[in-house]
Amino acid sequence: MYLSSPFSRRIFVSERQTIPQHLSKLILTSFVILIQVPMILGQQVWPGDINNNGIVNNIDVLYWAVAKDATGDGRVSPTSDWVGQDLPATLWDQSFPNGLNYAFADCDGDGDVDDDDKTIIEDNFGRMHGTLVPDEYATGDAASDPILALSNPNSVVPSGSTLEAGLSLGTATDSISNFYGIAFTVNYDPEVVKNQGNSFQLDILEDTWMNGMGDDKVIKFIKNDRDAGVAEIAIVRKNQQMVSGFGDIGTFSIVMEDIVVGLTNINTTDIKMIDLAVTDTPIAASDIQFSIDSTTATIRPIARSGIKLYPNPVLGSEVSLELEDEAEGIRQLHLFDVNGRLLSKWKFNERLNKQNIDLKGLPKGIYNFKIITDKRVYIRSFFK
Ligand SMILES: [Ca+2]
Ligand SMILES: [Ca+2]
Ligand SMILES: [Ca+2]
Repeated sequence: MYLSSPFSRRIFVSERQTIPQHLSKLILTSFVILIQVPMILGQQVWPGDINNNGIVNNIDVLYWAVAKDATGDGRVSPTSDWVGQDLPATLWDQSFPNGLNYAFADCDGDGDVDDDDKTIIEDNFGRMHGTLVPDEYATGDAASDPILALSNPNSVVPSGSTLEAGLSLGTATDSISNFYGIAFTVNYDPEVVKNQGNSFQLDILEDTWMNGMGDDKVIKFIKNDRDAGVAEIAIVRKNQQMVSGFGDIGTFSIVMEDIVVGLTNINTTDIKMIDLAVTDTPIAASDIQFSIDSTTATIRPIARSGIKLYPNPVLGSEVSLELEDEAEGIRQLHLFDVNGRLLSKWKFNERLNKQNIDLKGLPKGIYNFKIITDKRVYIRSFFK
């Protein structure tokens, strides 16, 4: 009642009017100054975190490429180790459009921006400092923006084989203008891709719209975390010349595990394409889905034994899986139908050597269990 009285309403209105516009502007300005001053005074270079957002990743490679070949004062007693270091007393002549000085791109602190500084991004990749300000990505829409497309000519890939997936950017109808660099992440199932050094590679095609001849080439940066199934990639130009065009840029070669069945997919996320002014162009993501055919698999002989599945045929609703080695534990189970479609997954925190699985409601038929233990992967077929 009090609040709704005409009196209180009048007070409210007059209070709002008593703050003059110039005063509120002044308050706002001082607030901005208060935030910015300590940031500038306290700024330190962390080797590899070129955009100074608190993490070293593939986005820093974009900034490196923009600042490539710039020179200025080196740091005092510089190190590439992961410690914060004072900027040189005299800042460099150039700054990124967001105001960050080019001295941040000199990861090793020797007074120039060259390939050695890119190596430090790789060495310190994933390291963090201070409060993380997440990198920003302009999310594209496949209906209206150019696409970063993965393509796979074979929808069925034999286990143990190498998947060749094409990578292209833009199309004739949605072409790319003013390309300088692109960073993106490729995600895949780590249990499907072989966990070895060369199992995930990207080859950049020669002589394409993006990759010219001689000094006019793009360079790639790839950091692949095989355990997580995440590859962070950057493809950048480094001669301060932008290019325009569309179409193929490279090929991924991805080696499949020897023993896998079912559907899997590979997709791109966190895409950032920039021009020389570090301005984003929204780019749409894509994914490829393919099935892995077990019929051509090279099954390691030892995996034929080592695990029992019983009863087979499954008569009731329960099936037991038991490893012969008591020290081996079951981590995950994946159930596939006869066409390789994934029906169900189980994950076990406790790594036991035996699991009883309830298959109530599963129709009669032929099925495959993929059994992932802490030592290997088994495939077992059964009837129900
Ligand atoms: Ca960064
Ligand atoms: Ca340097
Ligand atoms: Ca140098």
